[in-house]
Amino acid sequence: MHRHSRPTGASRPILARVMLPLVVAAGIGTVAAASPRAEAQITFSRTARADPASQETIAEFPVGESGGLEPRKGTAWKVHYARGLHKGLYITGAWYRRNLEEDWIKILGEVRVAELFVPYHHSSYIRYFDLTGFSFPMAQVREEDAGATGMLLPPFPGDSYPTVVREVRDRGVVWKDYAHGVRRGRELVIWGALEAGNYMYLMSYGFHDDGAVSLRLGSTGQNLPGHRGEAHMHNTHWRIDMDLIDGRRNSAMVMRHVEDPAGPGAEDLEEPFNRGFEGGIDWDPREFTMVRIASDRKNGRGDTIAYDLHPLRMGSSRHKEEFTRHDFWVTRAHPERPLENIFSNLPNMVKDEETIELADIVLWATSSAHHEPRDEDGKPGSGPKFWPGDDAWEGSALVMWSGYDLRPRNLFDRTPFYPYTPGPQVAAGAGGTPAATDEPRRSSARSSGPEAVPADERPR
Ligand SMILES: [Cu+2]
Repeated sequence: MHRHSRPTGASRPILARVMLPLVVAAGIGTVAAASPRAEAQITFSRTARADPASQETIAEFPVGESGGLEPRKGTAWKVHYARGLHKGLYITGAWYRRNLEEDWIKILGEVRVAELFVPYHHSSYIRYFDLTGFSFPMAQVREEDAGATGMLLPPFPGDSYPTVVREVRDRGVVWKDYAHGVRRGRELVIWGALEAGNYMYLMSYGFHDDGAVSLRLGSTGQNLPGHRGEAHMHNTHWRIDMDLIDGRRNSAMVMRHVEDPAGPGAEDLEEPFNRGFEGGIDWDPREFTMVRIASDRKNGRGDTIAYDLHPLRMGSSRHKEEFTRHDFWVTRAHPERPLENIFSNLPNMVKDEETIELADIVLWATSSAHHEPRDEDGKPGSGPKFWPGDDAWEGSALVMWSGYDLRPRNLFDRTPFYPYTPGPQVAAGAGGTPAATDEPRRSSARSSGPEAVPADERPR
């Protein structure tokens, strides 16, 4: 298909990123008014420069769309998303329904990329802080971005063009067995692209029908002018503020798998993250390190509702910068602090070692893609020359993804979307709190107890 996008690459010289000072909200300020009349006419510039308000999108995943005998109706996600200066596309809240007949359960608070740190490591040693060091805009998206499974979400208020694609994708088989056939899964994906000079960063947030969330950052575009062949690291530094049911009472845990090579057994340990205090830890491939955010609620079987962070990993990058010395960090949320969102400030943030148990906590995690330039990235001497010495580069590096999955643990009482044999119906007015379990339509002798997810859990 012919691309109707605006000229890129060959027909437009793409400027390399130029290092700029940190420009967060500089320039915002008040103007001294000469008279009451003048004062009335002054429009405070904060209004014009503020990021647009969050927008909402909802996706339902009805059970019936893949057949089966399931008495429940299906699941749904409600997602609030926004775009912001030094944030790109990010999530400002996400709620999940385990059953279309249930109320929303809060899962995510603010989840976003906090930094895109790209150090070059062969000759130039250039180090780009692509999110906080520049004021890069979101790219326009068009029908060809959305493809067959997608649509363009409306432009944010004040924007003249759309920047976010919404897709509902098939994600393959999620279970298959002898008794009940097969179930294919689907996911709501919203994504946009940050125009980072010669590069383009795809920011993608996936919300699976089974309650999982996938965070992805894709790097594509033109290799750095003057350093086309220099290897570098694309470090995506995520800030994940989970608000699991009651976000003021979440705890961070670490799962470690410890093998004993001398024997057939192994230990699986669940421990408080960093002994229960703010700090950073490392991913150990031999221990299958998994960070868990646990709520203070239990499901209908009495098991703690939690989310596990699963890495999608090429490796663990380490650089001279101190904030790259650990793979995972956990802090207390401090929205009142000015440097609260600066990933490179993490080593300072954790110094007071606040407790991270039964608190409003933030999980920080780095996902890295090592970019060893290859011929598939593009070709010199192919496009037009715009200045003497221009290498006439043409082409685009194929996207490299990194990221994480957040997978629920005990959010359901049983396999989602599985056509369990229907049980006896709950008599009307029988009392109890049936939504404590995700089986609202059947009677249950189980005690839901005060810790179970209440039926009236609502978005905050
Ligand atoms: Cu690259």
